[in-house]
Amino acid sequence: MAGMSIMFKLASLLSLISVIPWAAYATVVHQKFIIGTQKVTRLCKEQEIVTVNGHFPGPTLYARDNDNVIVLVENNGPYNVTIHWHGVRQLRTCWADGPAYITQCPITPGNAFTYNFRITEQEGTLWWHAHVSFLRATVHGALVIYPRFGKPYPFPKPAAEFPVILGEWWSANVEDVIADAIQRGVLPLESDAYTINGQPGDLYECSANDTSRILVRRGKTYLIRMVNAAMNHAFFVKIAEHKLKVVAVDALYTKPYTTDQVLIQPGQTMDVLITTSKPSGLFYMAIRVYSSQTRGGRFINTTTTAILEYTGSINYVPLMPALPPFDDTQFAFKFSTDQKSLRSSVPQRVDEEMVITEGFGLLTCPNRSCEGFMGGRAVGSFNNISFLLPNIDILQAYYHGIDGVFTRDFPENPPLIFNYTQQNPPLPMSFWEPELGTKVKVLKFNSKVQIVFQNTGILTVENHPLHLHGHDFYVVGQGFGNYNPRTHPAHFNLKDPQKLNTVGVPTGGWAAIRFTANNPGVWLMHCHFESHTALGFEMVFIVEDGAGSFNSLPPPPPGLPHC
Ligand SMILES: *[C@@H]1O[C@H](CO)[C@@H](O)[C@H](O)[C@H]1NC(C)=O
Ligand SMILES: *[C@@H]1O[C@H](CO)[C@@H](O)[C@H](O)[C@H]1NC(C)=O
Ligand SMILES: *[C@@H]1O[C@H](CO)[C@@H](O)[C@H](O)[C@H]1NC(C)=O
Ligand SMILES: *[C@@H]1O[C@H](CO)[C@@H](O)[C@H](O)[C@H]1NC(C)=O
Ligand SMILES: *[C@@H]1O[C@H](CO)[C@@H](O)[C@H](O)[C@H]1NC(C)=O
Ligand SMILES: *[C@@H]1O[C@H](CO)[C@@H](O)[C@H](O)[C@H]1NC(C)=O
Ligand SMILES: [Cu+2]
Repeated sequence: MAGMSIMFKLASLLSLISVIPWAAYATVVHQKFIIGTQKVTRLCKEQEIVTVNGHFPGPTLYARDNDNVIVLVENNGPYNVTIHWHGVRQLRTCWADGPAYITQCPITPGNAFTYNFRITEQEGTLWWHAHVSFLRATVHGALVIYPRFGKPYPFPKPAAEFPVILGEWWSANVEDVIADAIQRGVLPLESDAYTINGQPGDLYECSANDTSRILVRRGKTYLIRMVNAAMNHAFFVKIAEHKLKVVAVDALYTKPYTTDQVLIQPGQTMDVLITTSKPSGLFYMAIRVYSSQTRGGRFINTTTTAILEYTGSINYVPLMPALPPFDDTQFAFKFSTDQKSLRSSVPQRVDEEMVITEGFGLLTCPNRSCEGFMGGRAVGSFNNISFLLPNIDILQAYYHGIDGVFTRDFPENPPLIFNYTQQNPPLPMSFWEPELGTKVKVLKFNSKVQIVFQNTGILTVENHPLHLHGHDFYVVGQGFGNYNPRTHPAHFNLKDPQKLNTVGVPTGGWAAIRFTANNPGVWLMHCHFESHTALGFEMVFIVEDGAGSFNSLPPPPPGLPHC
């Protein structure tokens, strides 16, 4: 509780500072993260988890656009740790991005590392999370970015704001869960509950007393800073009898969009306004999984709740909203294609065009000794390459010219063209086994890149939330079936498409993105279902240096961990 109140003090201190003119120049945010373990009780069971400063979810970081953020991470826990600042552009600070064995070696137990970066032209909500193994299940928190001093929001200033962090809870050690899955060649066990701000809520056993409550007064507008920190699931989110107005996604302003419910992919963040238009009462905020898998999706079919409580509404029974069915792909597609950028400058031409397929495959095991489908081992791949994590990070290898860590031959197109998403008849078994490798795609500095992410129907047909590090991108088109390079580009939105850092590629379909590769360094692109990441759904871009030191990657910061 002590750390919690420090957090609030920090927040109120920050808002106090903001009324002092000189604070416009006070642009350094210092924070200390102490990684440790903590015993907490959920679902009637005590469980030891890894936490930051003793909290689950971890502390909220508050900053303004243009601030320098310096976070000392001290690893007092039992596992290797890194922290990723999800969605932060990290312009020329690739070394602080955080994915283990991509931009740094892990911080081993007993050691520390200081992340130092600047927020550059970003406003809204982002988040931070562990980026190694399965630790982000409990090692995560919100990163709130206010506009620069004196600059208003592009909407009326809300009366107050609150974070809503969606997560997943295992009544087991998550590191054991993933180790067991990898050893057996199967997907990890499903979680036991979904959570809102760390609590499963009223509808789960032994959870009612701790249900998250959000206290509001009537006739106000509030800003909900929503983060989907869940490991393996996208969620529908709804509040009984209240409209939700989406104003930003992934810390990028969108045209205000009013809806009964939102869909939030794992990795995404969403700023949502609600107006408390009721006289009084209690209203559930409820979340349920969106599962798009046509061949028996795996998820726990439960509803997680928090309570929106109007002040003075003691003797009310909370009202429950009617949630959409778990497989409501029609809503998912409409919601994601309806969103538009508030301001945009989409690359109108492209220098580099890629098509990247993503899907599951199966490796054969000697004597069918694995426990995956047909005795094989489930793996994920991009363009038929299943990513192998190296033993030292790619960024150090690239910067110091160390050979043998990665190869530069990630294919620009899939090796085979077929009816990618076909389910009946099933795709031939000869397609199932991908190659393994640590392959990167090198991009010229400032090149305009178009990538079409194309889902496949090998083994499963499902939505994959793809996340690119170091760059935001415009989603210029989406559709079902095969992307058609002759007909689809004519329908791309090059005027006001949504800009994101994580896109949910439609189940059995494709999504086309565009961005300018203007951030030198090594950038991971991966599926933000952690169970998929762990099975090889990853690839890496290297953006070369541009002309002059301002367009080049600086040397590594002091104290960077070594392998
Ligand atoms: C919940 O709170 C009630 C009333 O304070 C108490 O009687 C009950 O034991 C609590 N339940 C749990 C599971 O802690
Ligand atoms: C999930 O639960 C809902 C309501 O509780 C029910 O209508 C639905 O059929 C269930 N779906 C599955 C796949 O079990
Ligand atoms: C596979 O099975 C055969 C016959 O049962 C056995 O001789 C062989 O040693 C096994 N190979 C492996 C790698 O387990
Ligand atoms: C895809 O399927 C359609 C009809 O089912 C067929 O006409 C077409 O040839 C197939 N394309 C490929 C590349 O296999
Ligand atoms: C992937 O590559 C393997 C090995 O080269 C090949 O056998 C398989 O057909 C390929 N699958 C796809 C979908 O490209
Ligand atoms: C932790 O990281 C170090 C340095 O990269 C590595 O040597 C060690 O094997 C890692 N430990 C585990 C359990 O992965
Ligand atoms: Cu995926």
